[in-house]
Amino acid sequence: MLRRILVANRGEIALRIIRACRELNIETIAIYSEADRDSLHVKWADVAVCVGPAPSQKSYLNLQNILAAALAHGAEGIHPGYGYLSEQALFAEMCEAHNLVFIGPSAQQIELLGDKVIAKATMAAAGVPVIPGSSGAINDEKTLIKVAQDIGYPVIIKASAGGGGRGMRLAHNREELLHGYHTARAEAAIAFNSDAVYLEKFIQAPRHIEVQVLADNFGNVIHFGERECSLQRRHQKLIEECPSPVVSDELRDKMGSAAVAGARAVNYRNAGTMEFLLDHQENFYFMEMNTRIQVEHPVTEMVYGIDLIKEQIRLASGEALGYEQSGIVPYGHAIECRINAEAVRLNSRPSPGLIDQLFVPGGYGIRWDSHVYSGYVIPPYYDSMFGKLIAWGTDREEAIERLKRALDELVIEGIETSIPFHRAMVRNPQFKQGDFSTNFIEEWLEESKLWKEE
Ligand code: MV4
Repeated sequence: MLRRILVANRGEIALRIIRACRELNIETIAIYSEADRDSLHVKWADVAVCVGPAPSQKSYLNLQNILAAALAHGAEGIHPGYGYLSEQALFAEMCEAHNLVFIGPSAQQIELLGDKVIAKATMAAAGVPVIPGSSGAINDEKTLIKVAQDIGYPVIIKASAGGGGRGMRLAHNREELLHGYHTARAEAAIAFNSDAVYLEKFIQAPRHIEVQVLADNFGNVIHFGERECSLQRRHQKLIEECPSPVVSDELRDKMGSAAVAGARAVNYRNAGTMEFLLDHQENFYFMEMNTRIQVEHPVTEMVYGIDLIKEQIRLASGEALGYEQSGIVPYGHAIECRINAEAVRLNSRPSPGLIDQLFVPGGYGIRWDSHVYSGYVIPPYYDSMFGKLIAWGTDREEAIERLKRALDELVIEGIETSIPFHRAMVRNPQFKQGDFSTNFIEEWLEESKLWKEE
């Protein structure tokens, strides 16, 4: 087992990783920026190293300084968390070159799956259903128009180096297609250093469902069912749950088997997530594979009774998976609310600053993953998410009632937060029925009048 791990992240996920390490009796090295001196992850780690000034580029994304901190303080492994360096193949490669265990897949796998065109072709070859579209990147208008005609409008243009909703263009006809094609390429060239784009049939009002997988270094792969992630706004998830209210046991088996087959096809190792779109006919299609632990991993942990971060560390240490697929059994239902420092009434404008009062809910089935405390100042430089409230219940109804109760107990004063949005959502009839697609939040915010009070 790894004896000393550098945690290359900040905020709640840095604490989450430190907590897992403490339970495994692994020593931790925290890194922090000048803006994060008073953060809990700095206090909790055995050693803390300042790696640069406030802007992420100079601190949490500073490969050289982070690597130097790991080597200087005797780290054996590095946990990248999510965001930051978690999906940078170059960083994983640098770790490998210095005999540091990168807690995640190999640099090669990160690179392959980061190229959406290659990832899609690889998954299709492995028998994983993919969205109808171009067979690779599109390099000329003639092919573009031909593929669009073959699959039928509306179509969507995506950047091969994009992902997570960045660099997409919707087209309903030939004119929009040509325009979108050129603007998407120009934009992708600047944003991702690659102008490769591909074309897909646009799936109307789909659900976003992802499957958690774990793989050891010996070719064993298992899945932990799905998470429902359709409740997003501007590609930021706000509420996630496990299981999805619309996935039957039969569909779970099918999607899980597809995810496992896809992971096997790339010799995947460690934790990963296969993102799928689900249409109204229960067809599911592979979209991309995330090669990191995800923000919403706790809902899977609560339902499957497994600590995914500990598993990541065990697997990276070279241990074999300790169970077979038949031993992975879900129980109950979990829902997570991402609590952001933002003013919903001002179109979700960031609201950093001093938290001068904090009361955290508790009780049976409630989990709070956060790094904040009364008197903590949320710095303006980073992501606005500062806490995750997770409720577990024996079924979805109980999870919702418990979440409602916990949201009512949660008090945060001094800054504006997304809590009013969540309190309204858990009372929404459509949410309660589980009847929503990726369009739901945008439609609902329009009519809810949660914002526009100005
Ligand atoms: C799509 C789609 C419809 N059809 N692809 C957005 C995130 C990125 N991973 C891909 N995305 C989408 N791809 C086809 N062929 C709709 C979306 C999409 C979406 C997906 C998941 C969750 C929220 C979304 C919001 C808008 C669009």
